[in-house]
Amino acid sequence: MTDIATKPRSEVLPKTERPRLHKVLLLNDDYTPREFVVTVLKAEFRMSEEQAYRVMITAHRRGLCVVGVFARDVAETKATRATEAGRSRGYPLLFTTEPEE
Ligand code: TYC
Repeated sequence: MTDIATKPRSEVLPKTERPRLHKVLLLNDDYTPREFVVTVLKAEFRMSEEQAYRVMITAHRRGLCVVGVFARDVAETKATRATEAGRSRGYPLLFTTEPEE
């Protein structure tokens, strides 16, 4: 018979926090046409016309609106692409990100 010494393993697993999700916010401005904001929301955030209109009009009335919640890199990529879409047309349209509580 072969003796196999098995060492008891006691592994300390560090508690890993779930990475925080990040919100993408749409900020109002006085210059970007409403219809263009709706177009960007549909293209970058895969929203329907109705969803996109709601988000746009909420930002227009209240100053800002949460567009969606994503993993950090996804939120940052979407916000950058959507902001760039406005910039390429000369609009000051701005999307930002912030971590969820
Ligand atoms: N306020 C803009 C206008 O009246 C429309 C607009 C809405 C712009 C929402 C940005 O995030 C925005 N043309």
